[in-house]
Amino acid sequence: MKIVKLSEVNGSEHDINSENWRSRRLLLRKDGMGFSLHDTIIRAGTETFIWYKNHLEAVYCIEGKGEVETTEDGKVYPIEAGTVYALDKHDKHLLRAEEDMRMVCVFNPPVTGKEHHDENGVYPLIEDDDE
Ligand code: 9YT
Repeated sequence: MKIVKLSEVNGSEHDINSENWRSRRLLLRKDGMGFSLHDTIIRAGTETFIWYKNHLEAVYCIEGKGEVETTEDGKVYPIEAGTVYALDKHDKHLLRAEEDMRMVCVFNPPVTGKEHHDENGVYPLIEDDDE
C-alpha cells in the first residue's frame, strides 16, 4: 500500500511547471500501477497543442472551464468541471483554458517523468514568428 499526498508532491521534482501548465505527477511508471496519475492545472488564457503519439490519456476536469479541439477534424468540445475527454486515437489536439482548469489525468503507458524534457508529445504553440 502506498499513500501519496499532493502536499508532498508540490514543490518536488514531480511538480513540473511550464508556461501553459503545471503538472503534479502523483503516480509514475516507477510506482508499478500500469498507468500514471497527474493533477494538472492548465493556465487561464493559454492554448496548447498536444499530441501524445505514444500514450493514451484520459483527462477529467474537476475545476474551471475551456475547450478542446481535435485538429484533424476541427471539432471543438467544451470542457467544464465534470467533463472527461479520452484521447483514444492519440488525437492531436488544442487545449484552451478560459479559466484555470484543474485536470486529473491518467496515462497508459505510464509516464516515466523524463518525457517533459524530450518527447512527451507536448509542444507549445508558437504564436510569434520571431520565436
Ligand atoms: C491535460 C494534460 O494533457 N495534462 C498532461 C499532464 C502533463 N502534460 C504532464 O504531467 O506532463
